[in-house]
Amino acid sequence: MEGSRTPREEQVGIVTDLATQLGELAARLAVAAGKLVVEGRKNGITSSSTKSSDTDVVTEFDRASERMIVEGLRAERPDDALVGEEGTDSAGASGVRWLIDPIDGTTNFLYDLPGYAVSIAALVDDGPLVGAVYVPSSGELFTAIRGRGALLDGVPIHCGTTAKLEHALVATGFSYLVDRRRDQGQRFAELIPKIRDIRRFGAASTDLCHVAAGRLDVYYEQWLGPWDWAAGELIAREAGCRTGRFDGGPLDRTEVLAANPALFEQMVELLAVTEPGHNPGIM
Ligand code: 2AM
Ligand code: CA
Repeated sequence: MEGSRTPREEQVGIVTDLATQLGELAARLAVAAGKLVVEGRKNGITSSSTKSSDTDVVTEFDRASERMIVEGLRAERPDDALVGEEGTDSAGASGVRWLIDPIDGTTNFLYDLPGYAVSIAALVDDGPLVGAVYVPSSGELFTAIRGRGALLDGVPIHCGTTAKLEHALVATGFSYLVDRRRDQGQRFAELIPKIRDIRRFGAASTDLCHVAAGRLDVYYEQWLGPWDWAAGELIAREAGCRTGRFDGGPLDRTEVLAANPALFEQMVELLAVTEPGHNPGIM
């Protein structure tokens, strides 16, 4: 491994470090699974069911994609822990844990809209180490390795520089559950007069990659699963974004704010005053 490399091995790339190996594997499997679901969808969707609500759908292709990724990981990394949105949950002894969203943006996939993605991240004890997000509709592959920057199709990407909230293009998303959507809609209504405009593309991982590439200034969303944001958040951070919870604190499982550094604190303040139930007092 890292310490045992000779200069010659380094030069010809015989030995690569763990992060490079995991990054390459994540990228390869994300692209393969993305191609699988695109091919499969050409013949239509014949089997789908619902999960948390009537509009939270899982198709046969979500399952097939997860199966392909899990088989690929088990073949090359048999001692790693695996967690996938569609039910994979296996422990491992290596200290590496994978988070897999086999189709992020399933509603887009269902309606044959662009922007859904395959999202794969590998975490070590102290957080995300590598992330890969493949977006079949554009053929774009976003990748990041902790401490080494973020890439789009192998080329470095950087977050934008918009400094004023009123100039910020902001993406968000809404939960599948009605009560949560009501709260999210309330906040959204208060937010839109204060920003340039809003986008709702329908896939957390893709939104985060857009912020990473400077195509969006801000992304925020609540009630996510860790597989929705694990890869995209690392990609955004490695592209220079700040990320965190809505209150600016370290990320937990369900909510993500990502913004360029100039906008992050401004967004934290805006999210606090647009919190449903927030009472600014009577002037
Ligand atoms: P999905 O397509 O994999 O279900 C849309 O707003 C984004 O939020 C998508 O990334 C979607 O992921 C995710 N999402 C919405 N509700 C979710 C939930 N209850 N659990 C996990 N992810 C959710
Ligand atoms: Ca999914």
